[in-house]
Amino acid sequence: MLGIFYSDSLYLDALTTIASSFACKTLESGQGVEYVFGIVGIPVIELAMAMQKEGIKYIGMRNEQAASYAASAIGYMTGKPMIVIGGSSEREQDKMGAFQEYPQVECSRLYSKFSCQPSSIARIPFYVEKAYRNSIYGRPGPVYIDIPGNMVMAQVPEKTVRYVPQCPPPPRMCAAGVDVKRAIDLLSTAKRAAYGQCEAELKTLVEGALQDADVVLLLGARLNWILHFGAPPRFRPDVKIIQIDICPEEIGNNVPPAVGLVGDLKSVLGQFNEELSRRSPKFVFSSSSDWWKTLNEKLEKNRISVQNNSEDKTVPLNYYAAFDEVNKIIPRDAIVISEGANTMDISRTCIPNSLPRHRLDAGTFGTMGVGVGFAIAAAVYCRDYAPNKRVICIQGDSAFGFSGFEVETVCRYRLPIVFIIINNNGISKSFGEEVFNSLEETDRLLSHPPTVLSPNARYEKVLEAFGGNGYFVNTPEEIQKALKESMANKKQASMVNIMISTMADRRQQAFSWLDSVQPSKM
Ligand SMILES: Cc1ncc(C[n+]2csc(CCOP(=O)(O)OP(=O)(O)O)c2C)c(N)n1
Ligand SMILES: [Mg+2]
Repeated sequence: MLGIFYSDSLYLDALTTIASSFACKTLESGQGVEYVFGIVGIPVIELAMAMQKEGIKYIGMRNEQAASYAASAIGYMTGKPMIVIGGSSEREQDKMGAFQEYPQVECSRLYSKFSCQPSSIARIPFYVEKAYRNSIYGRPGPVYIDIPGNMVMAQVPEKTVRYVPQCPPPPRMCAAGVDVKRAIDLLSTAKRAAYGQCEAELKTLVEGALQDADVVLLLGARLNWILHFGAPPRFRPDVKIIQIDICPEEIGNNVPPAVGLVGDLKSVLGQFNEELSRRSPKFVFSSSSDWWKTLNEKLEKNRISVQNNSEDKTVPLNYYAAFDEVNKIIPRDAIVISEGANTMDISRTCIPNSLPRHRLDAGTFGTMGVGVGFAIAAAVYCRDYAPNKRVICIQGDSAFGFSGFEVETVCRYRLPIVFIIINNNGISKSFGEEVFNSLEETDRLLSHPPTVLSPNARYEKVLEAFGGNGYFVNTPEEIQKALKESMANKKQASMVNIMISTMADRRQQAFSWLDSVQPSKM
């Protein structure tokens, strides 16, 4: 039965029905899904083929984990939902120990906004639309649709399939007018204003400002660990927070806001601008204020300290010096992906990016392994929407290992990603080859330092195995040459594996990572 398609005939199977309710042949019958990242096996190979037949672009990944990282990234860039489709055992064999019997729907519920198993093939379009809508309405999040084995095999008369019209974009939510006025009143009184946004790169920009700010405008950012829960000493104890979020439950999390506004950021900021334009005299935050002066001084101090590190070109290089070389080459409009511990943290501040949605990294969860999947999604996006834009994927040597084999996917689809491995022989702190060799006579399972990976590992050879270009480099000159050649190659991926010092570290921070906040003192 598998491999036979009935889409032009009077009968439909579940896989064809899913594909057509995902696609956008007509607004009446499909949700407009553009990309599917997946991995297939018997009996769902036909699902990928049915998707392609419907005009949906299919990217065959090497495992589901990386596929879902890629799907989440392309959703982030295109504003589309993330729908996960999985298979489960035949309903008829339920509780008998069927092949892959597991409560998929139940266990996905914890990790998704909506999780379902369609009640019949005919109703699949209903579930697909509902999943799509749940994913993008309110705070966006992933959804799960489960297809049991018996449905994959069965067919139903086409005329019984009930298609559902395409889900419209979410209705825009506005905040209450009275709260907009209160927020603008408060902003006008601020002597030391700061704002935090959901995009991580802007966070670093305002980091210095947050500590002494009397009023903070929080645009969709959460007061979670990244923002030290909004608590002292990172924030003033009397800080007044104007919080805007699309999710009502987020308002007041950890710090009661002076003004809480629920709504879509675009709409609420539109309301802010309207209210501001009505006021006279015009509200201007003076750039000659003492506050600006203090901030500029802090910025300058920071800049000099980074510059000193960057200019120290002793080989093996430190992180800052390596990134300084990278900065000389990568275009300002590149999409930068980064993951690792020091590699990610330092690249966030040293590799600037000025355009929104041009930096993808391990984010709030700090999940290692997202990098190659994110890079694949970004490269696919550039291929279709910004052909001249380049994707640069900066990874620690440990981070690369998590989904490293996805470089086969990269090469197979000829995605010209430039990978940069910041190789310090391990996880954050490591040792050189001497230490590795000195363990020769010992039981490595007992003696091998847990953070240390193989010294001088030739990760670039993994890419070369599939047709990409690899470079193993140590010096600034070698980095320059390798990066120039990599950027010039627009047909295939490259990897520049930069050996840095195993002793290299992050600069001293005023507030260290996960500075512990005592809930009882908040
Ligand atoms: C899925 C997952 N597993 C483990 C970790 C723990 N972890 C945090 S950073 C990191 C790797 C850091 O090493 P590397 O990528 O080489 O960057 P470096 O700090 O050495 O520059 C690991 C394993 C994690 N964050 N996520
Ligand atoms: Mg490392």
